[in-house]
Amino acid sequence: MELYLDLFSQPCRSVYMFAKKNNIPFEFKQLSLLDGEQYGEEFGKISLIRKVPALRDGDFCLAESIAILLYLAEKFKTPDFWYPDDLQQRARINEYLSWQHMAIRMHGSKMFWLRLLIPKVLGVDVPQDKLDAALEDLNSSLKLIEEKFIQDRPFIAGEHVSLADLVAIVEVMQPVGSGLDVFEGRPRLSAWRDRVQEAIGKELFDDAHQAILGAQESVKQMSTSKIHLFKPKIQKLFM
Ligand SMILES: N[C@@H](CCC(=O)N[C@@H](CS)C(=O)NCC(=O)O)C(=O)O
Repeated sequence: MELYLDLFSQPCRSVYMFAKKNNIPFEFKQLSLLDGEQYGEEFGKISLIRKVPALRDGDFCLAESIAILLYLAEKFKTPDFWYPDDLQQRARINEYLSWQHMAIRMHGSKMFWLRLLIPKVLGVDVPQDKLDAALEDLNSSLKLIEEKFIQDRPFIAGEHVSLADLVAIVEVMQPVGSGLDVFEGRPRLSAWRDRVQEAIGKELFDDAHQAILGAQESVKQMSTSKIHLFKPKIQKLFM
């Protein structure tokens, strides 16, 4: 089984940590987003969506991180706590997985683009009012993670780490990669991060997050010959 991943990407990190933590055998197929490899002919055969993560298991190809996580959980019969049979615990996880795409994922990614990638690609600093508005959106998602999804529980589904925490932590870490410390002044979020890190194992957590935490340096060194690949997308999304 092959997993196409770039650990700069949040959903790739959740899939990577899940596979590693559960000793699922896979071949790591590195796909460099900053080099535009998602647009290449070979990857088009794996996923027409042209986004990572993507999975190939024999003739079977699958895109979308949540679908991939569930496929791995079911195929490899991972421990129940990741995606419990219990109706309400599972519903709690599904609730988070359904919410996150258009909330923390969108706002955390936007922060990363505005603070790091746009200045590099377009050669301009993003106006302060845009940054402030994006920060406000991000803060409202982080508040919901604390007050609705974590509350006073150790993990999103209750007593044990689950797919919801894995999918959440990678998104919460994305703005951190752009130099924004989202944990400052948020003791509940920080304590939850520590529990998730401990449940995953610090070594694996650090391994998965090494690239994103070094992103400020990598983006500085990003090849300018590839920059044209990102301009249309950036202009469409943010300008
Ligand atoms: N909903 C998808 C999102 C995947 C996604 O947006 N991947 C990004 C990296 S985080 C990507 O590959 N982007 C490449 C591009 O848009 O060109 C999932 O959860 O897998």
